[in-house]
Amino acid sequence: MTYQSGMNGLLPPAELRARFAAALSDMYRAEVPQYGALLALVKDVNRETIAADPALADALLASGEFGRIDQERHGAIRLGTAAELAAVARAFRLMGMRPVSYYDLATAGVPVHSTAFRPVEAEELAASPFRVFTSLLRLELIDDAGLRAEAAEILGRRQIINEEALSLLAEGEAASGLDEREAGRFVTALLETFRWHQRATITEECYARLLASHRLTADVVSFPGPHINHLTPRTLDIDAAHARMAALGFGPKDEIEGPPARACPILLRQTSFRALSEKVHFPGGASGAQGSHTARFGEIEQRGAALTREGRIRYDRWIAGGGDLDLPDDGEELRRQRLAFFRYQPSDARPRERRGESLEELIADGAVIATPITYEDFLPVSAAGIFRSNLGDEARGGYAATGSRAEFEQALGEPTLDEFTLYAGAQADSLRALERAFGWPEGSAAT
Ligand code: OOG
Ligand code: NI
Repeated sequence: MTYQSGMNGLLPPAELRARFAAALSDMYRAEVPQYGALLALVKDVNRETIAADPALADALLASGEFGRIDQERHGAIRLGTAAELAAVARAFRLMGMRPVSYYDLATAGVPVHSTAFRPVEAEELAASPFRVFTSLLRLELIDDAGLRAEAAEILGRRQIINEEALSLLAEGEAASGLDEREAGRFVTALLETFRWHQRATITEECYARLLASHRLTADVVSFPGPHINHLTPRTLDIDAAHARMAALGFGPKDEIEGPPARACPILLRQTSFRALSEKVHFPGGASGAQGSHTARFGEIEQRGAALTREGRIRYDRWIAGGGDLDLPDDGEELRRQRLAFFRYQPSDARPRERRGESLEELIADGAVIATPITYEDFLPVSAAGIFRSNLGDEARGGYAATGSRAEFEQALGEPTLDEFTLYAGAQADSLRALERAFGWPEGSAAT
């Protein structure tokens, strides 16, 4: 990727983000060889899909996404305390990533609530679409008061961001960015937060008690930091990639999470392979104890159109078991019925000469192209399915407690952004640009 450092010599946030994402990917590939194999598989499938479907290549070019697919990843981490969430939010913010949406996983039996840190502007997403699904453990959902206090005490002792990263973070915040040299040091130092640690910080006996409470609690509390637990490449054909994963012995979960296969993809479809069993050393006694832990896994995703609130209501009704999926499998219908968000762009070389025609006429004429806006977020039901399959398919019901957005945002130190507002804003921005191009009065192209 090429970039212009500003006049002040500071790296743009997108460049810092791209470097961090690349460094994280290299580290995870070294830690989990299956991840490297999965990247190669997805790259092959994407190349073949584009070769077989020139219209898809055109659509990706039109939406500005062609160049981002190969470097596109999302990762996930699980944090233990409010202070950890606030600190991680600061580090992501320096890289131009903001917390979008609140996800309540408690009702699905996972004692966390989450957000996704990601870039929010179209140019930022195009430059480096890296995002991190970030969960915060809800200690209050541990029944046993003794264990709850013990876990809080263990978490209170750890420092997940090292001194070097913290001091560069403070410098970056004060100066609104880092220069080339500082950025290199920051990326290297911050990477340590996400590294896998073979050495647990607690005894095997304590680990066993945490595990009995919930696998996820053991995963968060037992280690010095929030190891990255997966890094997901984006495929253009998840059915093909899933079949190939199975054929190559990755052992993917049986079902693909999210909407069914469609001619016009919507939202997000995902599948994962089960967590690896890894050796762990527990301290205590003369030489400690050896054990194993399963947490890290692999996942792939395919992204489709972002739905409007009405579209999403229909999807949510379907995923909750309410009959057929009442969404037309046709881009133009989704647009006309305002079920998905679109980006409008002039294709006409001399737009101003088309002044007298309406937006719909110009679309019908091909002078304006409407492309679905890609869904950049996550789906709580799918996320719960991914969590469950990688926590060993533990069969359990939901917690009685429901989400607690206010507490999450207090820990975060800011409100989470509303995804619908962001997509509506992207659509509105494209319409404003269209009005300028065609010389229409401001606001006349509102849909
Ligand atoms: C996160 C699981 C959710 C997704 O893509 O929906 C997720 C986790 O296991 O920590 O990554
Ligand atoms: Ni994921």
